[in-house]
Amino acid sequence: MLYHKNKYLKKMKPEIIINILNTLILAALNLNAFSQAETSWKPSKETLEKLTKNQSEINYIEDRVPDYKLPEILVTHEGKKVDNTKMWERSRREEILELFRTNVYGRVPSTPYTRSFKLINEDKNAMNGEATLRQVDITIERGGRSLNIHLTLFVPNKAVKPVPAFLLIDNRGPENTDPERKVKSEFWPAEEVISRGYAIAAFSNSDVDPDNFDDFKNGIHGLLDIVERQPDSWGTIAAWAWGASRCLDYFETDKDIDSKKVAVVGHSRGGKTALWAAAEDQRFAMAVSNESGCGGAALARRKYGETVARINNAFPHWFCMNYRKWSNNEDSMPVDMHMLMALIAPRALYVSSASDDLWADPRGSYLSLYYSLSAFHLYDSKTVLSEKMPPLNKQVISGKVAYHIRDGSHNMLLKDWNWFMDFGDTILK
Ligand code: GTR
Repeated sequence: MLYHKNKYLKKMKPEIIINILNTLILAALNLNAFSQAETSWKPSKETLEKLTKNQSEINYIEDRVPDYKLPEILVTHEGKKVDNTKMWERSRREEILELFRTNVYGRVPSTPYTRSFKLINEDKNAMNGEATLRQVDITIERGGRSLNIHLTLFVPNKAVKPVPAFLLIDNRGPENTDPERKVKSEFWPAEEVISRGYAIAAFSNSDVDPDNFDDFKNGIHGLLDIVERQPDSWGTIAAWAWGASRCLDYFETDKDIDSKKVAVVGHSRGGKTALWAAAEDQRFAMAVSNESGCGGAALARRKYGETVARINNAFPHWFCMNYRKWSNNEDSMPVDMHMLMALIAPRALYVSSASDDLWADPRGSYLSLYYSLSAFHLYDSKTVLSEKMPPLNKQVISGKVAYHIRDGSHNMLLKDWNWFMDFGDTILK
Protein backbone atom coordinates (compact mmCIF):
# COMPACT_ATOMS: atom_id res chain seq x y z
CA MET A 1 0.00 0.00 0.00
CA LEU A 2 1.03 3.51 -0.71
CA TYR A 3 1.15 4.43 2.99
CA HIS A 4 3.70 1.74 3.69
CA LYS A 5 6.05 3.14 1.12
CA ASN A 6 6.47 6.13 3.42
CA LYS A 7 8.91 5.23 6.15
CA TYR A 8 7.47 7.77 8.61
CA LEU A 9 3.96 6.51 8.16
CA LYS A 10 5.19 2.94 8.47
CA LYS A 11 6.58 3.70 11.90
CA MET A 12 3.38 5.47 13.07
CA LYS A 13 0.80 3.74 15.19
CA PRO A 14 -2.53 3.22 13.32
CA GLU A 15 -4.46 5.44 15.79
CA ILE A 16 -2.11 8.36 15.09
CA ILE A 17 -2.64 7.89 11.35
CA ILE A 18 -6.42 7.84 11.93
CA ASN A 19 -6.14 11.06 13.97
CA ILE A 20 -4.15 12.75 11.23
CA LEU A 21 -6.67 11.62 8.62
CA ASN A 22 -9.55 12.90 10.75
CA THR A 23 -7.87 16.26 11.12
CA LEU A 24 -7.30 16.45 7.37
CA ILE A 25 -10.94 15.57 6.64
CA LEU A 26 -12.15 18.21 9.10
CA ALA A 27 -9.83 20.79 7.57
CA ALA A 28 -11.16 19.93 4.10
CA LEU A 29 -14.76 20.27 5.31
CA ASN A 30 -14.02 23.63 6.91
CA LEU A 31 -12.39 24.82 3.74
CA ASN A 32 -15.45 23.75 1.82
CA ALA A 33 -17.79 25.54 4.26
CA PHE A 34 -15.65 28.64 3.98
CA SER A 35 -15.70 28.62 0.20
CA GLN A 36 -19.45 27.98 0.23
CA ALA A 37 -19.97 30.93 2.55
CA GLU A 38 -17.99 33.06 0.14
CA THR A 39 -19.96 32.11 -2.94
CA SER A 40 -22.68 34.27 -4.32
CA TRP A 41 -26.13 33.46 -2.88
CA LYS A 42 -28.47 31.15 -4.74
CA PRO A 43 -31.81 29.85 -3.52
CA SER A 44 -31.47 26.42 -1.90
CA LYS A 45 -32.83 23.33 -3.60
CA GLU A 46 -35.22 22.73 -0.67
CA THR A 47 -36.68 26.23 -0.87
CA LEU A 48 -37.11 25.93 -4.61
CA GLU A 49 -38.72 22.51 -4.30
CA LYS A 50 -41.12 23.74 -1.65
CA LEU A 51 -42.19 26.77 -3.65
CA THR A 52 -42.48 25.14 -7.05
CA LYS A 53 -44.32 22.03 -5.85
CA ASN A 54 -47.86 21.83 -7.21
CA GLN A 55 -47.80 25.24 -8.83
CA SER A 56 -46.46 26.60 -12.08
CA GLU A 57 -48.12 30.00 -12.15
CA ILE A 58 -45.46 31.83 -10.17
CA ASN A 59 -41.94 31.65 -11.51
CA TYR A 60 -39.13 30.87 -9.08
CA ILE A 61 -36.68 29.45 -11.62
CA GLU A 62 -33.89 31.81 -12.56
CA ASP A 63 -33.44 30.29 -16.01
CA ARG A 64 -37.04 31.15 -16.82
CA VAL A 65 -36.64 34.85 -16.12
CA PRO A 66 -37.41 36.50 -19.46
CA ASP A 67 -34.96 38.73 -21.29
CA TYR A 68 -35.69 42.33 -20.53
CA LYS A 69 -34.39 45.79 -21.26
CA LEU A 70 -34.48 48.32 -18.44
CA PRO A 71 -35.39 51.95 -19.12
CA GLU A 72 -32.37 54.25 -18.96
CA ILE A 73 -31.88 56.23 -15.78
CA LEU A 74 -29.56 58.83 -17.25
CA VAL A 75 -31.30 59.74 -20.52
CA THR A 76 -33.94 62.49 -20.44
CA HIS A 77 -37.31 62.33 -22.21
CA GLU A 78 -35.71 64.40 -24.95
CA GLY A 79 -32.94 61.85 -25.34
CA LYS A 80 -30.19 63.92 -23.69
CA LYS A 81 -27.50 62.05 -21.77
CA VAL A 82 -27.30 63.11 -18.12
CA ASP A 83 -23.69 63.26 -16.99
CA ASN A 84 -23.65 65.72 -14.13
CA THR A 85 -25.47 66.31 -10.87
CA LYS A 86 -26.98 69.61 -12.01
CA MET A 87 -28.75 68.00 -14.95
CA TRP A 88 -29.82 65.14 -12.74
CA GLU A 89 -31.21 67.36 -10.00
CA ARG A 90 -32.78 69.97 -12.26
CA SER A 91 -34.39 67.80 -14.86
CA ARG A 92 -34.00 64.03 -14.97
CA ARG A 93 -34.70 63.35 -11.30
CA GLU A 94 -37.99 65.27 -11.54
CA GLU A 95 -38.93 63.43 -14.74
CA ILE A 96 -38.47 60.06 -13.05
CA LEU A 97 -40.33 61.18 -9.93
CA GLU A 98 -43.25 62.25 -12.12
CA LEU A 99 -43.19 58.90 -13.92
CA PHE A 100 -43.53 57.10 -10.60
CA ARG A 101 -46.32 59.43 -9.46
CA THR A 102 -48.21 58.93 -12.70
CA ASN A 103 -47.67 55.22 -13.21
CA VAL A 104 -47.04 53.57 -9.87
CA TYR A 105 -47.83 55.19 -6.52
CA GLY A 106 -49.99 58.15 -7.48
CA ARG A 107 -49.95 61.83 -6.69
CA VAL A 108 -50.58 63.47 -3.31
CA PRO A 109 -53.46 65.96 -3.63
CA SER A 110 -52.77 69.62 -3.05
CA THR A 111 -55.69 69.96 -0.59
CA PRO A 112 -54.71 72.37 2.22
CA TYR A 113 -54.77 70.96 5.76
CA THR A 114 -53.54 71.95 9.19
CA ARG A 115 -51.10 69.89 11.19
CA SER A 116 -50.32 70.02 14.89
CA PHE A 117 -48.23 68.06 17.38
CA LYS A 118 -49.26 67.19 20.91
CA LEU A 119 -47.04 65.50 23.46
CA ILE A 120 -49.34 62.91 25.00
CA ASN A 121 -46.86 61.22 27.28
CA GLU A 122 -43.25 61.66 28.30
CA ASP A 123 -41.13 59.39 30.48
CA LYS A 124 -37.57 60.56 31.03
CA ASN A 125 -36.74 57.35 32.80
CA ALA A 126 -37.83 54.78 30.26
CA MET A 127 -35.86 51.58 29.63
CA ASN A 128 -34.43 51.73 33.18
CA GLY A 129 -33.15 55.23 32.64
CA GLU A 130 -31.49 54.51 29.31
CA ALA A 131 -34.00 56.48 27.24
CA THR A 132 -36.66 59.16 27.18
CA LEU A 133 -40.01 58.09 25.80
CA ARG A 134 -42.17 60.57 23.94
CA GLN A 135 -45.58 59.75 22.58
CA VAL A 136 -46.73 62.41 20.20
CA ASP A 137 -50.04 62.76 18.41
CA ILE A 138 -49.69 64.29 14.97
CA THR A 139 -53.12 65.67 14.11
CA ILE A 140 -54.15 66.42 10.56
CA GLU A 141 -57.32 68.50 10.17
CA ARG A 142 -59.42 69.51 7.21
CA GLY A 143 -63.00 70.67 6.90
CA GLY A 144 -63.89 69.94 10.53
CA ARG A 145 -62.56 66.37 10.36
CA SER A 146 -59.29 65.09 11.76
CA LEU A 147 -56.94 62.13 11.87
CA ASN A 148 -54.24 61.26 14.41
CA ILE A 149 -50.90 59.64 13.69
CA HIS A 150 -49.58 58.23 16.98
CA LEU A 151 -45.82 58.54 17.01
CA THR A 152 -43.79 56.58 19.56
CA LEU A 153 -40.24 57.80 20.08
CA PHE A 154 -37.37 56.75 22.34
CA VAL A 155 -34.32 59.00 22.61
CA PRO A 156 -31.10 57.68 24.18
CA ASN A 157 -30.38 59.56 27.42
CA LYS A 158 -26.62 59.07 27.41
CA ALA A 159 -25.88 60.16 23.83
CA VAL A 160 -24.84 63.67 22.85
CA LYS A 161 -27.86 65.49 21.32
CA PRO A 162 -29.16 65.87 18.73
CA VAL A 163 -29.08 62.19 17.73
CA PRO A 164 -29.74 60.42 14.42
CA ALA A 165 -32.94 58.38 14.32
CA PHE A 166 -34.53 55.32 12.75
CA LEU A 167 -38.22 55.69 11.95
CA LEU A 168 -40.18 52.48 11.34
CA ILE A 169 -43.28 52.45 9.17
CA ASP A 170 -44.98 49.74 11.22
CA ASN A 171 -47.19 47.48 9.12
CA ARG A 172 -47.46 44.77 11.77
CA GLY A 173 -49.50 46.39 14.50
CA PRO A 174 -48.72 48.21 17.76
CA GLU A 175 -47.76 45.02 19.60
CA ASN A 176 -44.37 45.41 17.89
CA THR A 177 -43.80 48.92 19.19
CA ASP A 178 -44.91 48.73 22.82
CA PRO A 179 -44.09 52.08 24.50
CA GLU A 180 -44.09 50.38 27.92
CA ARG A 181 -41.59 47.76 26.72
CA LYS A 182 -43.50 44.92 28.33
CA VAL A 183 -43.77 43.27 24.95
CA LYS A 184 -40.54 43.22 22.96
CA SER A 185 -40.22 42.43 19.30
CA GLU A 186 -37.20 42.00 17.04
CA PHE A 187 -39.22 43.82 14.42
CA TRP A 188 -38.52 47.04 16.32
CA PRO A 189 -35.63 46.26 18.68
CA ALA A 190 -35.82 49.53 20.57
CA GLU A 191 -33.39 48.68 23.40
CA GLU A 192 -30.66 47.60 20.98
CA VAL A 193 -31.06 50.68 18.81
CA ILE A 194 -30.94 52.94 21.89
CA SER A 195 -27.80 51.19 23.13
CA ARG A 196 -26.09 52.15 19.88
CA GLY A 197 -26.84 55.83 20.35
CA TYR A 198 -29.75 56.22 17.93
CA ALA A 199 -33.28 57.39 18.60
CA ILE A 200 -35.92 54.93 17.47
CA ALA A 201 -39.45 55.83 16.44
CA ALA A 202 -42.47 54.17 14.87
CA PHE A 203 -45.94 54.90 13.66
CA SER A 204 -48.63 52.51 12.57
CA ASN A 205 -49.36 52.69 8.84
CA SER A 206 -53.04 52.08 9.56
CA ASP A 207 -53.23 55.37 11.49
CA VAL A 208 -52.67 57.10 8.16
CA ASP A 209 -54.67 54.75 5.99
CA PRO A 210 -56.22 51.40 6.98
CA ASP A 211 -54.81 48.58 4.86
CA ASN A 212 -58.01 47.55 3.09
CA PHE A 213 -59.73 48.45 -0.13
CA ASP A 214 -62.72 50.66 0.59
CA ASP A 215 -62.52 52.82 -2.51
CA PHE A 216 -60.39 55.36 -0.67
CA LYS A 217 -63.08 56.50 1.73
CA ASN A 218 -61.21 55.99 5.00
CA GLY A 219 -57.92 57.28 6.43
CA ILE A 220 -56.17 60.29 5.00
CA HIS A 221 -57.87 59.75 1.62
CA GLY A 222 -61.22 60.44 3.25
CA LEU A 223 -59.84 63.71 4.53
CA LEU A 224 -57.83 65.06 1.62
CA ASP A 225 -59.42 63.60 -1.54
CA ILE A 226 -61.92 66.36 -2.15
CA VAL A 227 -61.93 66.28 -5.93
CA GLU A 228 -62.91 63.25 -7.98
CA ARG A 229 -60.18 60.61 -7.92
CA GLN A 230 -58.06 60.32 -11.05
CA PRO A 231 -56.07 57.39 -12.52
CA ASP A 232 -52.97 58.93 -10.95
CA SER A 233 -54.49 59.78 -7.56
CA TRP A 234 -52.47 58.50 -4.62
CA GLY A 235 -52.90 54.96 -3.41
CA THR A 236 -52.36 53.61 0.08
CA ILE A 237 -48.56 53.21 -0.16
CA ALA A 238 -48.27 56.88 -1.14
CA ALA A 239 -50.48 57.74 1.84
CA TRP A 240 -48.26 55.79 4.25
CA ALA A 241 -45.17 57.47 2.76
CA TRP A 242 -46.84 60.84 3.29
CA GLY A 243 -47.43 59.81 6.93
CA ALA A 244 -43.69 59.11 7.35
CA SER A 245 -43.03 62.67 6.18
CA ARG A 246 -45.41 64.04 8.80
CA CYS A 247 -43.33 62.23 11.44
CA LEU A 248 -40.26 63.90 9.99
CA ASP A 249 -42.09 67.26 10.33
CA TYR A 250 -42.33 66.48 14.03
CA PHE A 251 -38.64 65.54 14.29
CA GLU A 252 -37.80 68.98 12.93
CA THR A 253 -39.38 70.42 16.07
CA ASP A 254 -37.71 68.04 18.56
CA LYS A 255 -34.35 69.43 19.65
CA ASP A 256 -33.09 65.97 20.62
CA ILE A 257 -33.39 64.64 17.07
CA ASP A 258 -31.06 65.46 14.22
CA SER A 259 -33.76 65.69 11.55
CA LYS A 260 -31.10 65.74 8.84
CA LYS A 261 -30.08 62.25 9.90
CA VAL A 262 -33.27 60.26 9.88
CA ALA A 263 -33.48 56.81 8.30
CA VAL A 264 -36.92 55.64 7.23
CA VAL A 265 -37.28 51.86 7.62
CA GLY A 266 -39.91 49.47 6.35
CA HIS A 267 -40.48 45.78 5.90
CA SER A 268 -42.37 44.29 2.96
CA ARG A 269 -45.30 46.63 2.17
CA GLY A 270 -43.57 48.98 4.61
CA GLY A 271 -40.34 48.53 2.62
CA LYS A 272 -42.06 49.60 -0.59
CA THR A 273 -43.31 52.61 1.36
CA ALA A 274 -39.86 53.46 2.76
CA LEU A 275 -38.46 53.70 -0.78
CA TRP A 276 -41.27 55.92 -1.97
CA ALA A 277 -41.10 58.09 1.17
CA ALA A 278 -37.40 58.76 0.60
CA ALA A 279 -37.95 59.34 -3.13
CA GLU A 280 -40.70 61.92 -2.48
CA ASP A 281 -39.14 63.55 0.56
CA GLN A 282 -35.49 64.42 0.21
CA ARG A 283 -35.25 65.34 3.88
CA PHE A 284 -34.82 61.62 4.68
CA ALA A 285 -31.11 60.89 4.92
CA MET A 286 -31.49 57.18 4.42
CA ALA A 287 -34.01 54.55 3.37
CA VAL A 288 -34.04 50.92 4.50
CA SER A 289 -36.16 48.63 2.38
CA ASN A 290 -36.38 45.14 3.84
CA GLU A 291 -37.81 42.34 1.69
CA SER A 292 -40.06 44.77 -0.15
CA GLY A 293 -40.34 42.76 -3.39
CA CYS A 294 -42.84 43.63 -6.11
CA GLY A 295 -43.76 47.31 -6.22
CA GLY A 296 -40.73 47.95 -3.99
CA ALA A 297 -37.13 46.90 -4.56
CA ALA A 298 -37.62 44.06 -7.06
CA LEU A 299 -37.32 44.63 -10.80
CA ALA A 300 -40.83 44.17 -12.23
CA ARG A 301 -39.56 43.03 -15.63
CA ARG A 302 -38.06 39.85 -14.15
CA LYS A 303 -41.55 38.56 -13.27
CA TYR A 304 -39.99 36.42 -10.58
CA GLY A 305 -42.11 35.68 -7.50
CA GLU A 306 -44.91 38.20 -7.03
CA THR A 307 -45.83 40.04 -10.25
CA VAL A 308 -47.55 43.33 -11.02
CA ALA A 309 -50.74 41.47 -12.00
CA ARG A 310 -50.77 39.49 -8.73
CA ILE A 311 -50.19 42.52 -6.54
CA ASN A 312 -52.84 44.60 -8.33
CA ASN A 313 -55.36 41.80 -7.81
CA ALA A 314 -54.51 41.11 -4.21
CA PHE A 315 -54.02 44.71 -3.08
CA PRO A 316 -56.05 46.96 -5.39
CA HIS A 317 -55.62 49.93 -3.04
CA TRP A 318 -51.82 50.04 -2.74
CA PHE A 319 -51.02 51.76 -6.03
CA CYS A 320 -52.66 54.30 -8.30
CA MET A 321 -55.15 53.04 -10.88
CA ASN A 322 -52.66 53.60 -13.74
CA TYR A 323 -50.47 50.87 -12.25
CA ARG A 324 -53.02 48.33 -13.46
CA LYS A 325 -51.95 49.11 -17.01
CA TRP A 326 -48.72 47.24 -16.30
CA SER A 327 -50.30 43.98 -15.16
CA ASN A 328 -48.85 41.34 -17.54
CA ASN A 329 -47.40 44.26 -19.45
CA GLU A 330 -44.26 45.06 -17.47
CA ASP A 331 -42.07 45.69 -20.50
CA SER A 332 -44.19 48.71 -21.51
CA MET A 333 -43.89 50.33 -18.10
CA PRO A 334 -41.88 53.57 -18.48
CA VAL A 335 -40.00 52.84 -15.23
CA ASP A 336 -38.57 49.94 -13.31
CA MET A 337 -37.52 49.84 -9.70
CA HIS A 338 -33.83 50.66 -10.25
CA MET A 339 -35.14 54.13 -11.14
CA LEU A 340 -36.95 54.41 -7.82
CA MET A 341 -33.68 53.67 -6.04
CA ALA A 342 -31.89 56.21 -8.22
CA LEU A 343 -34.24 58.87 -6.80
CA ILE A 344 -32.64 58.30 -3.39
CA ALA A 345 -29.12 59.18 -4.60
CA PRO A 346 -26.93 60.65 -3.19
CA ARG A 347 -28.59 59.84 0.10
CA ALA A 348 -28.10 56.45 1.74
CA LEU A 349 -29.95 53.33 0.66
CA TYR A 350 -30.10 49.91 2.29
CA VAL A 351 -31.80 47.00 0.55
CA SER A 352 -32.13 43.61 2.24
CA SER A 353 -33.60 40.21 1.48
CA ALA A 354 -34.13 36.82 3.11
CA SER A 355 -33.01 33.54 1.59
CA ASP A 356 -36.38 31.75 1.75
CA ASP A 357 -38.39 34.78 0.69
CA LEU A 358 -38.34 34.18 -3.05
CA TRP A 359 -41.78 35.76 -3.36
CA ALA A 360 -39.96 39.08 -2.88
CA ASP A 361 -37.28 38.18 -5.48
CA PRO A 362 -33.95 38.71 -3.67
CA ARG A 363 -31.93 38.67 -6.89
CA GLY A 364 -34.28 41.15 -8.57
CA SER A 365 -33.96 43.42 -5.55
CA TYR A 366 -30.19 43.25 -5.56
CA LEU A 367 -30.00 43.86 -9.32
CA SER A 368 -32.27 46.85 -8.94
CA LEU A 369 -29.78 48.33 -6.49
CA TYR A 370 -26.92 47.40 -8.79
CA TYR A 371 -28.53 49.09 -11.80
CA SER A 372 -29.40 52.20 -9.79
CA LEU A 373 -25.70 52.90 -9.24
CA SER A 374 -25.41 55.06 -12.36
CA ALA A 375 -27.26 57.79 -10.41
CA PHE A 376 -25.05 57.34 -7.33
CA HIS A 377 -21.98 57.54 -9.59
CA LEU A 378 -22.86 61.10 -10.56
CA TYR A 379 -21.93 61.96 -6.97
CA ASP A 380 -19.32 59.33 -6.17
CA SER A 381 -17.71 57.22 -8.85
CA LYS A 382 -16.16 54.94 -6.25
CA THR A 383 -19.43 53.24 -5.29
CA VAL A 384 -19.05 49.70 -6.58
CA LEU A 385 -21.09 46.53 -6.29
CA SER A 386 -20.50 43.26 -8.05
CA GLU A 387 -23.21 42.19 -10.47
CA LYS A 388 -23.14 38.87 -8.64
CA MET A 389 -25.09 38.67 -5.43
CA PRO A 390 -23.09 38.64 -2.20
CA PRO A 391 -22.87 35.46 -0.10
CA LEU A 392 -25.57 34.64 2.43
CA ASN A 393 -25.34 36.65 5.66
CA LYS A 394 -22.58 38.86 4.36
CA GLN A 395 -23.24 42.57 4.30
CA VAL A 396 -21.85 44.62 1.44
CA ILE A 397 -21.38 48.37 1.83
CA SER A 398 -20.06 50.72 -0.81
CA GLY A 399 -20.36 54.47 -0.43
CA LYS A 400 -24.02 55.28 0.15
CA VAL A 401 -25.47 51.86 -0.65
CA ALA A 402 -25.64 48.59 1.25
CA TYR A 403 -27.20 45.16 0.89
CA HIS A 404 -27.49 41.85 2.67
CA ILE A 405 -29.36 38.62 2.26
CA ARG A 406 -30.10 36.97 5.60
CA ASP A 407 -30.81 33.29 6.06
CA GLY A 408 -34.42 32.47 6.84
CA SER A 409 -37.89 33.62 6.04
CA HIS A 410 -39.87 36.80 5.38
CA ASN A 411 -39.36 38.94 8.48
CA MET A 412 -37.29 41.74 9.92
CA LEU A 413 -35.08 40.61 12.78
CA LEU A 414 -32.47 41.96 15.14
CA LYS A 415 -29.83 40.50 12.85
CA ASP A 416 -31.15 42.73 10.03
CA TRP A 417 -31.30 45.78 12.29
CA ASN A 418 -27.70 45.25 13.44
CA TRP A 419 -26.59 45.42 9.83
CA PHE A 420 -28.77 48.50 9.20
CA MET A 421 -27.08 50.18 12.16
CA ASP A 422 -23.60 49.13 11.04
CA PHE A 423 -24.30 50.91 7.76
CA GLY A 424 -25.96 53.79 9.65
CA ASP A 425 -22.72 54.22 11.63
CA THR A 426 -20.90 55.00 8.38
CA ILE A 427 -23.52 57.52 7.22
CA LEU A 428 -25.44 59.03 10.11
CA LYS A 429 -22.74 59.46 12.76
C1 GTR B 1 -47.67 40.00 0.73
C2 GTR B 1 -47.56 40.81 -0.52
C3 GTR B 1 -46.20 41.39 -0.61
C4 GTR B 1 -45.68 41.94 0.70
C5 GTR B 1 -46.24 41.26 1.92
C6 GTR B 1 -46.15 42.03 3.24
O1 GTR B 1 -48.85 39.33 0.84
O2 GTR B 1 -47.83 39.99 -1.61
O3 GTR B 1 -46.13 42.33 -1.65
O4 GTR B 1 -45.78 43.29 0.77
O5 GTR B 1 -47.54 40.89 1.79
O6 GTR B 1 -46.34 43.23 3.32
O7 GTR B 1 -45.90 41.36 4.23
